[in-house]
Amino acid sequence: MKLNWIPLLHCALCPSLLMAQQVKKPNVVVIMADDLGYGDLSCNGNNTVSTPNVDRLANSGMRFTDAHAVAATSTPSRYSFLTGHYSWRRKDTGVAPGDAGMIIRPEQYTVADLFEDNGYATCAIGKWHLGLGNKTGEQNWNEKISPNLSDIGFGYSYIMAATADRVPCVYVENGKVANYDASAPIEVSYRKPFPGVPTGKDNPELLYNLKPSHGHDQAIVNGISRIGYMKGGGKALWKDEHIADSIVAHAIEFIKSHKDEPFFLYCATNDIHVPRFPNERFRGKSGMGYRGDAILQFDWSVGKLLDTLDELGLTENTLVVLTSDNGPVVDDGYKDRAVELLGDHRPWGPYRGSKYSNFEAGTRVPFIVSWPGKVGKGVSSALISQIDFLGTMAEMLGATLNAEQRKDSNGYLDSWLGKSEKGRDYIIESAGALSVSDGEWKYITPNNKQAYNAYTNVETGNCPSDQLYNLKQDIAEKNNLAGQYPDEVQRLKKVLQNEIEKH
Ligand code: NG6
Ligand code: CA
Repeated sequence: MKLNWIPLLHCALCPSLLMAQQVKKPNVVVIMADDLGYGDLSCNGNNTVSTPNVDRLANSGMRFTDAHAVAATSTPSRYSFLTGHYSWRRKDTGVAPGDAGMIIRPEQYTVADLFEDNGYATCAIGKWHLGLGNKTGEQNWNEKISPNLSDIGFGYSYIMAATADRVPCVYVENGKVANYDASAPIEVSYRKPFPGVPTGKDNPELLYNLKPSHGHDQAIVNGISRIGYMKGGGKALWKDEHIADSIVAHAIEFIKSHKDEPFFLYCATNDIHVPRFPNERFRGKSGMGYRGDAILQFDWSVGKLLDTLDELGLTENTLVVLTSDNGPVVDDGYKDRAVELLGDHRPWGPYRGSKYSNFEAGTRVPFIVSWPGKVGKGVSSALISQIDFLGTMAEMLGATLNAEQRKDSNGYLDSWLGKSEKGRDYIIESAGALSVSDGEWKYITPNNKQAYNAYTNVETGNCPSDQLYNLKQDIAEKNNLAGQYPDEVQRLKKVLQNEIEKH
């Protein structure tokens, strides 16, 4: 029998009742946006695009101003979020191709395992980008793929294997291609094209929906060329303009069918990653082109999930975490006019850099926690890292993690619930390099990688010498103070070194 109750952990007014009281286990919904910038939400202070549903969530809970993803791209960021382990401890957590083998192996503990072990119904819906099957390139997409998400704690899954810009362009439900079309067997290759199958490079005339600005010139699906080659798929192939609807419909279905038991929903939207090709309901509505329209579509998705919780009477006892896997990028490889139509909108907010960057905008992401029964309301500047999702959920559940499971992930329930303004002592972020910040001082390790990417117009923050910024006085990271404050550099280097050596 599933236990639906957990001890009440915090009872400031009645400490004597601490052990006696119990609360119904909250449902936990994670809304993981893709490439959504801190400045892309109106609740974070922009007046260029309106996100009323996200703002509604923010108004019902805590909105954080100093919360960070572990990495400035998706695969390493999500790996860390779901496992509580720093992705930079492993060499194989870079941006994964769509035919990557499963990066989180069945023996590794995940937050889904935590919830499953504690009596929750669990599911992952939407963008995955952490591999499937045993070995890269060896999946048979026409059969059930194993291992899959059910081996790492997700009772139900309906996912895109990687990203919308990577083949295979099909949904995978519990390890099997959804809506499988036996008349069009699927083949995938990241090495060579399939003879006779058009590509974006050779057949640009077939790109009736979106053309690439850089890369993305291989398989063509739905009039959009992608990364990787693919054959077949037939009626299982997705239509980009329906992806948000499909993700939302499956998430709602999951919520409805588990409304009477505690559930954990990891809902990873495709928005606002490229190719941005939102539903026609949203096209032209932001005045900023498809990037802005995809933000509106994301906001709509959030609204549908919140409405469902409301309708089912679940809002009060559902903890919702809304965040993004990394910072924003404007041109990420398609001619969607995002640069041209950006106007005064600043996706990165007041921060320097963007997705892919060691500067703040790479990993300082939107972060909202709502649980009307328990979370305070307001704004918090506590230093938060997504690495602590596992530890914090374990703390909430009163579950004990072993030393390996909690190596990097700690419980910060009071901070996440807005009861304490004190967050972490420091955070570690990874992009081209590793950075460490205590919220005031930030140190970026030196490296020889490129400082600027002209395709994406990204300042990467890579630099051959030490960088030290004072974020309290210089939020835009303009003044490198490493030469002036060698003691701070040494202090932060030591913090980082200790973390790296931790085993
Ligand atoms: C890059 C892609 C970019 C995006 C990114 C991963 C090219 C030219 N660019 O390599 O479009 O897919 O990988 O983004 O191919 S992430 O948010 O999933 O990490
Ligand atoms: Ca991303």
